[in-house]
Amino acid sequence: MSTPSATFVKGIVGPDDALDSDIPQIAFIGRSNVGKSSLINALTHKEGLARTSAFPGRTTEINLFLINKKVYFVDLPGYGYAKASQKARMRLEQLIHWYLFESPYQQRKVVHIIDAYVGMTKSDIKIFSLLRQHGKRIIILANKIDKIKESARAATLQKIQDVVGSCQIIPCSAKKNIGVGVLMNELLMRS
Ligand SMILES: Nc1nc2c(ncn2[C@@H]2O[C@H](COP(=O)(O)OP(=O)(O)OP(=O)(O)O)[C@@H](O)[C@H]2O)c(=O)[nH]1
Ligand SMILES: [Mg+2]
Repeated sequence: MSTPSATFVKGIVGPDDALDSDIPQIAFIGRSNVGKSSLINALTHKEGLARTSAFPGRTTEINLFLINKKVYFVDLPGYGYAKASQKARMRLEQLIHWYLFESPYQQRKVVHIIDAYVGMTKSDIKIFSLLRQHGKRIIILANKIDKIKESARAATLQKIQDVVGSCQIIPCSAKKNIGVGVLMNELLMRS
């Protein structure tokens, strides 16, 4: 696939005109440090477009990226970072909840990113259930698959599938560029 155009629009922490437009929104949600921002960089072939960090809690606003001038990638802060202060954690979780479940904004798709190496945690299951209850169109992205040896990948994915039922799972490595093209096709071509 040709390199998509991708620009950072703005970081928001509440209602914003940018989201009132007709441009469809695709949200990226997941635990802190799972690789949401790395994935956006891999999808757009732009190292450094979304800021990443080895330390959890890097993304603290809702960051909007305009892709091919026709769709927003919405990079959300991570949830479940145990070492953050309770106040900081609550603030981020409220922001995520507001955007996904309380605001007037609709998402064309929600990419729920799971750390394949860790599997689905309690906080992942909680968010996944809420996404389902709210009727979101979910794609489960099992990231960091490079950390699992090939012979163990099928069993790892099956464990996630057991939790998410019929929901589509895409195995991926933002770091090693595995599954990234598959996801991009899914997001831009078939939606
Ligand atoms: N091995 C491996 N590491 C990855 C992969 N994707 C991301 N990482 C690493 O995971 C760490 C976190 O990446 P980020 O993209 O900043 O994660 P995030 O989910 O945006 O984190 P927050 O913004 O803090 O919620 C970085 O050190 C990345 O290099 C992957 O596919 N494989
Ligand atoms: Mg991030």
